[in-house]
Amino acid sequence: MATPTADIGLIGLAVMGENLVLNMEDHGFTVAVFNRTTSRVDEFLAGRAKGKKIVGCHSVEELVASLKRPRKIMIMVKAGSAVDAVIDQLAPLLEPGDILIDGGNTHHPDTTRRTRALKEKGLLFIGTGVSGGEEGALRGPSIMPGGNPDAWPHVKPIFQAIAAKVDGNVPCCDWVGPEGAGHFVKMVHNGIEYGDMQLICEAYHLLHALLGFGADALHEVFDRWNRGPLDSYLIEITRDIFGYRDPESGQPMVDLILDTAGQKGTGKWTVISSAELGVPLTLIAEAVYARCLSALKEERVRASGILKGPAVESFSGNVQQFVDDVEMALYASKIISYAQGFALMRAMARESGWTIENGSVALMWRGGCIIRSAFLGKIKEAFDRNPALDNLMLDPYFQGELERSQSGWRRVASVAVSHGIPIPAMSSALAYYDGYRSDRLPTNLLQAQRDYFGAHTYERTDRPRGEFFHTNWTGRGGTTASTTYNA
Ligand code: NBP
Repeated sequence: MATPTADIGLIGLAVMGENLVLNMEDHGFTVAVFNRTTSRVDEFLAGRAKGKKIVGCHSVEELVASLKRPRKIMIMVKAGSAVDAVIDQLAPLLEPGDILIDGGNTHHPDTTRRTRALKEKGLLFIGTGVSGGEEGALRGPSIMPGGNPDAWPHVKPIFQAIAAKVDGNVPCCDWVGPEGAGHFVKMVHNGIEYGDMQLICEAYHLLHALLGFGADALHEVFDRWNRGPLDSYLIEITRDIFGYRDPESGQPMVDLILDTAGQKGTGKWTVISSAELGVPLTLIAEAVYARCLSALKEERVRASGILKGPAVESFSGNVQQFVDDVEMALYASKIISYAQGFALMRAMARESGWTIENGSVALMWRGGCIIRSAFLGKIKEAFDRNPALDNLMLDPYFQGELERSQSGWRRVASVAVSHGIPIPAMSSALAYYDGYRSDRLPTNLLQAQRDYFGAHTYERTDRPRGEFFHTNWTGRGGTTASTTYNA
C-alpha cells in the first residue's frame, strides 16, 4: 500500500465541501476527497481540482488509507441522518486518536451525542459551524469548532490557516467549547442572521412604503448606511441588491421577487433553545415568525381585501430626518438582538457547564461569516472590558449608543404603528429595552391571577425573596397552595 500522503480528508463534495477543499489546498495542505456519488469526485478532479494536491478517492476505505495519522476527516454532507450514516461507515475503519469533524449545520444536541459516543470508541469528534457560504468556504470562512478538546491541537493549524482573518492576521476561528458548543454558537449566529435580515427588511418596508423610495434611492441610502455604524456584509449586499436590474425587463430585480420567505430551521432551533433556557430572544423569534407570516401569501392576499388599517396617508414629516431615524432604529434594534443572542449563549454555557467566551465568539464572527460587521469589533471590546457582562446593553459604549439612537427609534415605532406598517423586530426590540430597564413590571398582577385560579402562590414586596404566599381570593377556595416550581 502506498504511503499515506494526505493531511486531511473531506467527504461531501457539494458547494461547501468543494470550496473548503480548494481553500485547504491553497494553504498548502494535501486533501483526500470522497463523495457518495463518486462521479462528483471525477468531475471535481477533472475540473476545479485539476493539477492540485488533491487525492480523489472512490471509497471510504481508500480515503482512510490515504491519510496521515492521526487521521483527520471532515464531513460536509447534509445535516441529520446523512452524518450518522457517514460516521457509521468510517468508525470501523479508524484507530483510537483519529479525528472526525462534522462541518455541516448540525443541531447541537446531535453533536453532543456523537462526541460522547465516539469518545467511547477512542475517536475524537469535532462539530464545527462553518459560516460564509460558498465564497467564505473558498476564501476564508468563520469557523466555530467544539467537541472533544483533545482533537483541537491537531486541527487548529488547518482551520486557523483557512479561516477569514481580521485586524491583520487574527483568524476568525478558535476553540469554542466541549460537546455541542461549536454548533450551538453557529446556531445562534444563524439566529442573529435571521434578526439582522428582518431588521433590514423592516427598514426597507418603511422607506419604500412610507416614503415611496424606489430601488435607486434605496441603493443610495444603504450605500451611506454602510459607511456608518451599520457597516456590515448584509447592508453591503442589500445595497447591491437594490442596484441590480432584471436583464430581461430592466426592472429592479427586488421588485420582481415574490414576498414569501423560506427557512431551513436554524432560526427556529435558536428560538426553541431560548424558550427552553428561559432567555428572552424576542427579536429573533419575531424574525422567525415574520418568515412564517410571509409564507401565508394566499391568506394575506385575501385578508388585504377584508381587514382595514389606518387610511394610507403619505408621509408628511421631514424625509431626511426620517431616513436618519430609521437608521437609528435599525442600529438600536441590532444592539438588542445581539444583546439577546449573547445572553442566550451565556445561559447555555451556564446550563451545560460549557465555557463559551463571548469575546472570542464576537471575534470569530467579525470576519468570514454572513453577520460580519464593524459592530462586532465593538462587541469584542465590550466583552474584553468585562467578560462577565450580564447583558451587552449594560456596557458603557452600548448604553451610550442606545441613548443616542433612542429618540429616532421611538419616532420610527410610532410612525410605523400610526401608518399600519408592521415592524415586529424593531418594535419588539424597543419593548425588550423598556422591559429590561423597568425595576417594576405589571407581573405582580399576573402572579395574583395565577394564585387566584391555580393557587400558584406569590412572593411579597414586603417580605424576603423565597417566601411564598397564597391567598384565598374568593373565600370559597381552600388554603392549600400548589407546588412552587418554574417551568
Ligand atoms: P448539501 O447540504 O446540499 O448536501 C449535499 C452533500 O451531502 C452531497 O455531497 C451528498 O452526496 C451528501 N449526502 C447526502 Br445529501 N446524503 C448522504 C448520505 N446518506 N451519505 C453520504 N453523503 C450524503 O451540501 P452543502 O450545501 O455543501 O452543505 C453541506 C453542509 O454545510 C450542510 O450541513 C449545510 O447545512 C452546511 N452549510 C451550508 C452552507 C451553504 O451556503 N450551502 C453554508 C454553511 C453551512 P451526493 O452527491 O452523493 O448526493
